[in-house]
Amino acid sequence: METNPTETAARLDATKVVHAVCSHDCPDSCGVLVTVDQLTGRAVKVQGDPSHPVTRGFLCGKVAKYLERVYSPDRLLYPMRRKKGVPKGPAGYGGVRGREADAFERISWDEALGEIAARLTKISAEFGPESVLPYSYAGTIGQLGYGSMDRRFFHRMGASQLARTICAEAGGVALKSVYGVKLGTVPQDFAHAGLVIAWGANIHGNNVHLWPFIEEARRRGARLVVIDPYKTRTAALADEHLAINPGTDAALALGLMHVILSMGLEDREYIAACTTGFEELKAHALRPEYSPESVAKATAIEAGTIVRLARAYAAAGRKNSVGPAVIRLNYGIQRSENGGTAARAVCMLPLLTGAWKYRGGGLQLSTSGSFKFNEDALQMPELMLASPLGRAARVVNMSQLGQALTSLGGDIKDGPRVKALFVYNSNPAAVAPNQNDVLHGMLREDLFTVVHEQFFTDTTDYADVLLPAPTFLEVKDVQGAYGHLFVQVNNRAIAPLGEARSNVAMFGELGRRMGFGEACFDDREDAMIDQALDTADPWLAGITREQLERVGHIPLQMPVNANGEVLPFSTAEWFRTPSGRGELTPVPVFAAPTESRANAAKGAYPLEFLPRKADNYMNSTFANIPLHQRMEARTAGVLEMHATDAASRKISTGDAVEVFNGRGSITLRALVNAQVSAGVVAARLDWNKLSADGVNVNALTSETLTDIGGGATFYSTLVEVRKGQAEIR
Ligand SMILES: Nc1nc2c(c(=O)[nH]1)N[C@H]1C(S)=C(S)[C@@H](COP(=O)(O)OP(=O)(O)OC[C@H]3O[C@@H](n4cnc5c(=O)[nH]c(N)nc54)[C@H](O)[C@@H]3O)O[C@H]1N2
Ligand SMILES: Nc1nc2c(c(=O)[nH]1)N[C@H]1C(S)=C(S)[C@@H](COP(=O)(O)OP(=O)(O)OC[C@H]3O[C@@H](n4cnc5c(=O)[nH]c(N)nc54)[C@H](O)[C@@H]3O)O[C@H]1N2
Ligand code: SF4
Ligand SMILES: [Mo]
Repeated sequence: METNPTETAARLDATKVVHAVCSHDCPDSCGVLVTVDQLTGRAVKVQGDPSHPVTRGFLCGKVAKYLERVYSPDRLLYPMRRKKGVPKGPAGYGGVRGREADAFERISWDEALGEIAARLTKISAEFGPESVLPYSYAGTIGQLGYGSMDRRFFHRMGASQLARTICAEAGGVALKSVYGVKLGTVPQDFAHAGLVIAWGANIHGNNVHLWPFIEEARRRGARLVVIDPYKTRTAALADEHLAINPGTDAALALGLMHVILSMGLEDREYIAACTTGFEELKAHALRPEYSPESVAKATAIEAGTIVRLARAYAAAGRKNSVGPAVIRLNYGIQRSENGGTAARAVCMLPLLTGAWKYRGGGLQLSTSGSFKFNEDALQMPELMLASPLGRAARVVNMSQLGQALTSLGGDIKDGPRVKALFVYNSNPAAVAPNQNDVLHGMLREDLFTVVHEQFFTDTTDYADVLLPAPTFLEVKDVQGAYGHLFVQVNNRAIAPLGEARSNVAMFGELGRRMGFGEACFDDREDAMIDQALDTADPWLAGITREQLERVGHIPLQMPVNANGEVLPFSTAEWFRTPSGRGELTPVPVFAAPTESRANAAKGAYPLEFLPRKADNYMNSTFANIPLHQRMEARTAGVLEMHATDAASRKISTGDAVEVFNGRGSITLRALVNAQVSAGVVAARLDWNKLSADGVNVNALTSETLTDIGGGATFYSTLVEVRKGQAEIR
């Protein structure tokens, strides 16, 4: 068919392109260009911003087809209330996907807010405001959506505070204990590295915008070494994969130090200028338990390999090398009982070799500390003093939600039993550890549960009242990043679908309904972006909303050296520790997790379990989208295991298997392959209601906390596997 040129031009004119930011919990925080048809108001295309130096014009497989999610027929579009007499849990609608709405009746926002305000007021009066527990994490990492009006609301009420530990607390506290700030190597500078170590980091799956820089370095001769107990797609693409025993990274880091220090390969000048505690660390690392032979036993990495890696690591950056050494450490390493110590030990390595001095050297765990938005202005913790409590409320650890919901106040110290749960930005029924206790708690009929969501998730199955939330295309926000150094504005591309309301608007209105008189509950997005940017921090100085609206992304104004390079920790000025230097004490001491094979002899569960993230989902997000399910089909409902463990249990690929421990049991289908070593089994996170027995991998994980920071220990989980009785679908 011929096209009419005038018509085409008119259609082009009818579209506009809006700068948005992907708000998913990902280090890359991509600049996204959304093409909107102005006649229909619909988004017709999303693409990576080509002018963003890290996004570089492409999006990951999850978000490249984002409109499938935004316009999914399964979106939750209206406020709803559980029908009278319908029990909580998937049983309420028969557990059939797509029928969730049957358990609820549609109500107006007015009714929903009225009911929530009345119930929270009553519960607060009867049991004390701390009986109300907010539960949120990183559904959006926009500054406003993640933590602003919601905090004002709960602070003013006197609700329990939530310690948001489920993801990054152990590693974050560890990084800060050594450097004083969450900051690291500039991602674009990875292109200049000569040796890249991906340590507990599935870069290709979870942080794909770092990949092109690593490829650039490799074209110049750099090597990529991956340290991961699972053969991720990053490991498959690497020059070398070291399949370390889970939870033994502190031993490996100390083993590398042992080699470096015993051979005198450290950078003494840098150590003298920029660190404190060196002699103590040296004496510790040189102990016989950190010799390559001892470390080989703990980690399952050969002594010769440890020596070779240590020498290559120390030599990188020196004369005649391809380039410096950089470690992409990720949070995989710290989801383990001693994960805080492990992260600290790894973080110390570049302080010994001075890798920070070179462009492309150093370490990156997170860059989030570079963005000092004015969080106090957004969250107003002082409102707790105006609450009926008149003091700071107790803190409940989100990684122990099961305990918080099932205990009678016992383990949640100093305060009442949880009587109301307000969930937003999170899907705890699927992502929180020790799931059987979590679900048991959420089933309580005396627990009033509100869920603000985009979809009918596993958590909405337990809600009394449901509120519709927008996607990032439908709200305005301002965002930093934890994997790059650009501030961005997320402009609203399309009107909220259905009756969705942003976190800011919803909590602001609810605050008014609760009778909170403070003017701050009337603030909305633009005013709050201004508040976020109103900071004395020199790196953000002068950056305004108007400027961001015009250009989309602006680099932080970081100090540069004589060559115009940003080299964090290359000199002592960069450290923000109490000593003003890189702190090498207290020395990290390796101990195997109690839930690990090293200690398994005492128990009935001999296998180490990796309850992994999916490459094409974002934790539990996207798990319900057919397109994404197709991309993840290979591991759907699958337990990956090594031939040795399969043979000794008479299990073959395709067999139904029961994976169990003292906390729970799940049914999966065996896939015997080489992704894991003998003694380790792996399965990925999925929605409970898409799993064979209505629970997922977190039925097996524990509420044990990390050694530092009180984080979750998903990757310290022992299980046993046996051939299942029944065939699964
Ligand atoms: N595609 C995709 N991208 C994501 C996410 C997702 O779910 N999917 N999640 C996002 C989130 S929430 C986060 S926090 C970030 C960060 O995510 P990462 O920290 O990179 O996340 P994980 O995949 O948990 O862990 C990385 C790797 O650590 C490995 N690992 C497990 N135990 C150990 C151990 O004891 N030692 C070592 N050396 N490695 C170990 C795992 O096998 C895994 O391959 O990624 C974000 N990006
Ligand atoms: N077994 C196992 N468990 C894990 C992990 C693992 O690797 N293995 N990883 C852990 C880690 S690192 C993390 S960070 C946590 C993540 O846990 P969560 O932060 O709960 O992450 P998601 O599963 O992505 O769920 C986020 C939810 O927020 C909703 N949402 C998105 N935007 C908005 C919004 O603007 N408003 C509202 N109200 N809702 C919104 C989404 O629809 C989605 O359902 O999971 C942890 N759990
Ligand atoms: S999930 Fe990460 S990689 Fe994908 S578009 Fe969002 S920020 Fe970029
Ligand atoms: Mo996370």
